[in-house]
Amino acid sequence: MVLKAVCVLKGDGNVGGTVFFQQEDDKAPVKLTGEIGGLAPGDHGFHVHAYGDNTNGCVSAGPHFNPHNKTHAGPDDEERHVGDLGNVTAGADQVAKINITDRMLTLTGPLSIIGRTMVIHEKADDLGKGNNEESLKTGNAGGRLACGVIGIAQ
Ligand SMILES: *[C@@H]1O[C@H](CO)[C@@H](O)[C@H](O)[C@H]1NC(C)=O
Ligand SMILES: *[C@@H]1O[C@H](CO)[C@@H](O)[C@H](O)[C@H]1NC(C)=O
Ligand SMILES: *[C@@H]1O[C@H](CO)[C@@H](O)[C@H](O)[C@H]1NC(C)=O
Ligand SMILES: [Cu+2]
Ligand SMILES: [Zn+2]
Repeated sequence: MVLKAVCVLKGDGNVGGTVFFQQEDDKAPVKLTGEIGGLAPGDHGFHVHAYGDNTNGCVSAGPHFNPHNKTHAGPDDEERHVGDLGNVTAGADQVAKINITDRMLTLTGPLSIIGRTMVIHEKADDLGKGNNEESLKTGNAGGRLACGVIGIAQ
């Protein structure tokens, strides 16, 4: 059965967009598509954070979703947070077009990302290669520009 989810990201400024998730079955990779607008041109860290909590804005979403207690890294690394999706890149039009296929995310089971939060950051994620402590936690991606809870889609 195909699993589908959706996330509408909003923030305090004019950054926002929609991300669609699709997984062909429970063992398949998850495909992410969509667009986020209002971004400064360049790379912006893009992660699944642990909680679907927005009570105090994006900060309530907590740290990167990390059920296996790993260090922060990039999406192609073996040792990474489940939520580590690297960067999305905005063009001169301030829009980042999203087209990611990720083998670690899932939309089903106890480690499902449904009910958790997608966050788009102010700065580039250094993928854990920044040679400092923060790099191994957050990738030094800076503030949270917009976020949204991942929900079940029709
Ligand atoms: C998680 O890993 C760190 C070291 O990377 C360790 O200090 C900590 O105790 C671990 N926590 C759990 C809950 O396993
Ligand atoms: C951001 O992450 C992507 C992978 O998602 C990577 O290709 C890119 O080099 C990273 N950018 C920086 C500045 O590290
Ligand atoms: C998305 O990326 C895949 C390869 O990972 C590529 O085959 C496909 O054409 C891309 N789609 C778009 C709309 O860019
Ligand atoms: Cu993040
Ligand atoms: Zn991380």
